[in-house]
Amino acid sequence: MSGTWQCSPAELEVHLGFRESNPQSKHAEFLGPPFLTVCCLLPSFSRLDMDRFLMRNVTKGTTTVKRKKSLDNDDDVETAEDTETMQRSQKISKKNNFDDENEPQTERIETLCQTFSEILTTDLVWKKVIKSNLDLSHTILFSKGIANTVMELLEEEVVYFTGDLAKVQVFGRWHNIPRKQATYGDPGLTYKYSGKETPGRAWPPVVKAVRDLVNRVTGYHYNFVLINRYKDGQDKMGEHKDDERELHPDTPIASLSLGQTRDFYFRHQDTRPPKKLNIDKVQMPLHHGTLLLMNPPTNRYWYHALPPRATAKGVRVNLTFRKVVPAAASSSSNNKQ
Ligand SMILES: O=C(O)CCC(=O)C(=O)O
Repeated sequence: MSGTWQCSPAELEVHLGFRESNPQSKHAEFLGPPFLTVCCLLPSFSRLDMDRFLMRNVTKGTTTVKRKKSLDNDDDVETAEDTETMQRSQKISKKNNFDDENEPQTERIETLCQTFSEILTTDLVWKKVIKSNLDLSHTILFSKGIANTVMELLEEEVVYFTGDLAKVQVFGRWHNIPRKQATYGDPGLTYKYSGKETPGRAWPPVVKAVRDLVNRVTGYHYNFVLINRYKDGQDKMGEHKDDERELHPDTPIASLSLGQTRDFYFRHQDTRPPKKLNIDKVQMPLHHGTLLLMNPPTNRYWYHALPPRATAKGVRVNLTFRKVVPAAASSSSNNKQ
């Protein structure tokens, strides 16, 4: 069955969460067509093979700009963007000493929380997309005005990774990840994806406020977020599944999009060799203020990606809220096969 329809939150709950994730399923972060081709040729790569294949020796680091290899040659370069990120990080860290009273900031967050409290779960219109183990629900969570404010605050508060956590190693060469990333989470939590362990840093007020709202409207309890920032249409996300073992199997990934509308697509794993099944891709534009739930078992069977778009000129910020299970997290890092 395929198609979209509207349903109430109560009906929606019936669709949410009761399936297991597959620890053996494949996971990859692709940087472009050559790597996609490699994956198509090697469909039986295990997740660990793929992790090894794509990323090695990535260590923790958040705000230190280190010597960086350029994509095009082996010269060490420190990009203007790095310097800008570093300066912004320092400024933000100073400004957002979250233990201190920062009156204007506090007031803005209070106003935002008040605005959020007026968003009623019963007012949200959810649409569904269902197809061959794909199960998506999406709604417009924010009006344009609220989405603008949230985006503005995120641009001020989020501190994106630099250094090793902003890079990926492919065939022995370091590449900048083609977007900016940041993670936040409950104390002590880490999340390992694409071969990297990322820290759950303390929630900045605006991210926490958004998380609390997402928890309320979905009925789930998210404890971790991955934030991706795409400066324009050149920035992208390669095909991958979010099927890490440390993710709670019954909790959908909740993806909030802000800023530039970008196309997002899903591709069934069996459209790849050797099966090459004829299952259509599912593509949807993700607009400013859209909340998308990737319900189980979507991430067991379907890859998703955000391809580059030459015509997309604006910044896009996406927050994927996740539920990380701490015990499974420690066993998964020990038991990788
Ligand atoms: O930016 C997006 O919408 C994609 C995010 C995503 O695929 C992820 O965080 O796993």
